[in-house]
Amino acid sequence: MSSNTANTQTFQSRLDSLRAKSEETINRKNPVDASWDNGIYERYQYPAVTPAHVPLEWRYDLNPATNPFLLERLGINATFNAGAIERDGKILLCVRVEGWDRKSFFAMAESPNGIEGFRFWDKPCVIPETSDPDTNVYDMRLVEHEDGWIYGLFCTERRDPSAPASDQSSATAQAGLVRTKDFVNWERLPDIKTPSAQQRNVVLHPEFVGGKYALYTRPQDGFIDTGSGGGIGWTFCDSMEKAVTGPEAIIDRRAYHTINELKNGQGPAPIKTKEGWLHLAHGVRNTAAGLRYVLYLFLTDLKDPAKVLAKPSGYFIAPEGPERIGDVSNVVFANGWVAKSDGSVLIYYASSDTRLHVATSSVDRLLDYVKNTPADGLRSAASVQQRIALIENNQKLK
Ligand code: BGC
Ligand code: BMA
Repeated sequence: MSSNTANTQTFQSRLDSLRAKSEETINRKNPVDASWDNGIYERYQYPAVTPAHVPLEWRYDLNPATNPFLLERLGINATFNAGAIERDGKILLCVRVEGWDRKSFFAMAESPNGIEGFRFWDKPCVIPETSDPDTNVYDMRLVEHEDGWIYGLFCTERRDPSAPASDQSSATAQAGLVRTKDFVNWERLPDIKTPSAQQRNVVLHPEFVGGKYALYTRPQDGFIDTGSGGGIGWTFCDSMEKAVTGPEAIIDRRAYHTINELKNGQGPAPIKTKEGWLHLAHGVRNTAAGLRYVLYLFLTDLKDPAKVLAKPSGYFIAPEGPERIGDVSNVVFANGWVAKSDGSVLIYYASSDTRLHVATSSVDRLLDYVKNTPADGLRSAASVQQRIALIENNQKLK
């Protein structure tokens, strides 16, 4: 066969093999990773969603007449940072899918058990634009609010209009907003207005607080630099149809020489438990090798979700093994988790901005972890004292 002529047989056999591989990836069982055992949560052997889970129809032109070589036309670079929700006993994810062109978009994927078998719906989500079109959208938080709507809060990024032509990377990040009932029709609402110049990681609290909508924010002066933005913010607004918030109070402050000294942000909406609101967040520090993103937990008061009751020191999930490597290495990030009625919790975390994983735990275990892990002593000497107290208690058991 000449190198530029279609060969129907080759086309068909390659397509058959691509289809077989795709089905194999989607149907692959995902056992617990037995090499991991800290008791707090389980890790799994395989990522839950990878670019190989994305349907062939989204990537290849499958017509031998127009694509005789069966080339991948619109490749997928990454599947990560997913919002998550339970519906009719199934787990739905709103995945951040990124093409070879670096643009992210959202796509729903569904699994019967939330661990394996994630299959994308027919087409990606169509998110209407506002009068100021988004250049890139990412990191959707799906929140089922007690007002009856499911909201999607995401980051909308546009080039900084004040940047000179020589600067093609300065951007502004704001909180985009949609709502839906079926995850197919997405109603775009105006971007959320806060007092801050930049926003990422804006999350809606699932219940009204004092009759108002309550939001977690992450005030920032610059696109990367938080500047005076001290941590995870908390603010209110009267309406989500035209969301304009009041001032932001910092409820979880960044601190020197901790896992979140550079920046932090609320992950998904918190889980309501008997003992308080359980929060999953990310913390970032700078290193000689670039930013390191880890996940941490904290607990806030049921009546006043802005009041932190307990916050363990250090990280809850950090990148391990192959998770450390990817497009943006040394990163774990989470914007979705699901608390099931049986008390189990599915935690969706992405590694290195490349693929999505699941970890599992239970509300009881996470509460035990949050309440009984000592808080950060903020000094080496204090950390030593915590460890000695642990050792001495253990010695008494002998
Ligand atoms: C990327 C995000 C990243 C942000 C800050 C954006 O352009 O799409 O993944 O969080 O920059 O680095
Ligand atoms: C952030 C996030 C994520 C990303 C992370 C690491 O600022 O908003 O999208 O996972 O950076 O690149």
